[in-house]
Amino acid sequence: MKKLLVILSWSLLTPLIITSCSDDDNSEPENTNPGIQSAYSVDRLRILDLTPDLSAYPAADFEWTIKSKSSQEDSLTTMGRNLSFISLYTGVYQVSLKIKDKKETIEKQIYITVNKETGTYSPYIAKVYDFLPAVGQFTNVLPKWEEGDTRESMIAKAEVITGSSPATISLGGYGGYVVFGFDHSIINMKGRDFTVLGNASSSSCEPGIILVSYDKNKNGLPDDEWYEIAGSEYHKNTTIKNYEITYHQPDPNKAPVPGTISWQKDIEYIKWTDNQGKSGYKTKNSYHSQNYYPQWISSPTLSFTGTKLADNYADQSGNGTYWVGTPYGYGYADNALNNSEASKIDIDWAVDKNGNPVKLSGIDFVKVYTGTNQEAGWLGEISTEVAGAYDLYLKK
Ligand SMILES: [Ca+2]
Ligand SMILES: [Ca+2]
Ligand SMILES: [Ca+2]
Repeated sequence: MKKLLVILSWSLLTPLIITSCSDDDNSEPENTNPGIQSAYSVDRLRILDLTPDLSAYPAADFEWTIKSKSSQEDSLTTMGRNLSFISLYTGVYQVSLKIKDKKETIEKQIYITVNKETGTYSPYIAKVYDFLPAVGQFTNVLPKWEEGDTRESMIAKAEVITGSSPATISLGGYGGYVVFGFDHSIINMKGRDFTVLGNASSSSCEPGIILVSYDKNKNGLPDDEWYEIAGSEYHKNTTIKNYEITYHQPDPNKAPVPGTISWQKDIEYIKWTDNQGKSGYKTKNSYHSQNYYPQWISSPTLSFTGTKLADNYADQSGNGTYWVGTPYGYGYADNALNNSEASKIDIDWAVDKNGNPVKLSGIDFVKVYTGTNQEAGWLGEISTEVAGAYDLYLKK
């Protein structure tokens, strides 16, 4: 069975990089330089973006064709101006760019050598770039805030989710987030590509929204466009897009004193307001007496925006004693058993901010945030946990 070796994608929105020599207006059309080289080399599982200068062909069609040199068979053909190339395997790939307009068809051959990487890639998270939990019963605990900790030191503490033996961090209530990345690009092959680990069970699902991006500007930082993974709830009318919530730091005169909370008596604690005209309180419960507002944030309010899913917890006892959080279908973090198919993510589910599907050849960064704003009685607020992630192709 022939495997699909290489993934292509393109974007009409990518600004063209003008690197070609200025074209001589009198030159023969077939000599016009589209600003791409005839050969490139890239490491395995690194994205190579080719953005030819096609300004001389404003009305032309472009057809990228990729052939595995060893087999000479097309593995994928796309239309578009730019090419994003990544391969899981080493070897030399022949790529053809056909530029067709009314007058002519020009074909340019490009050879891409895919080299073995230096060292060994890890399938697991390599770095945490950002971490800001919303208010929650595990905020300031997972990871632990200590006097003197700053935004930077708390991000460093969240690095417990890296590597092959990750620990758990809590993102707190709605909107709390973590941003992490890998030491290579996760390739988007046919089917599901990576998984985010949590601590869900079949009756304790605290779904987190997942976003992906790739290092388009090649600066090594997650400052590129984010694409939301459109999970099973994305198109439902119970899902609110562009939701915004603001948490208000608790008034110390009203906040319960640590150690004084009585059993099963929840206390209105941290006020929240949202852009849907609603407001309420995050409660403090008897199990966790620390401050629930991130202690390293001095601002009196903390706001988060994103997609909000409908509440998924319900009391099945009728008397408030048995709260069950049922899973959503697919495409979320902390929403299915680790290692289950339902916890795996297909990069093809990514959409842009307008909800249009995007074709990404691979990703470098992942963002996860808590996707619901619910208090589940004595269980307290629903908060996504993240306990690692890995590339499904590299994990043996
Ligand atoms: Ca895929
Ligand atoms: Ca970047
Ligand atoms: Ca959880």
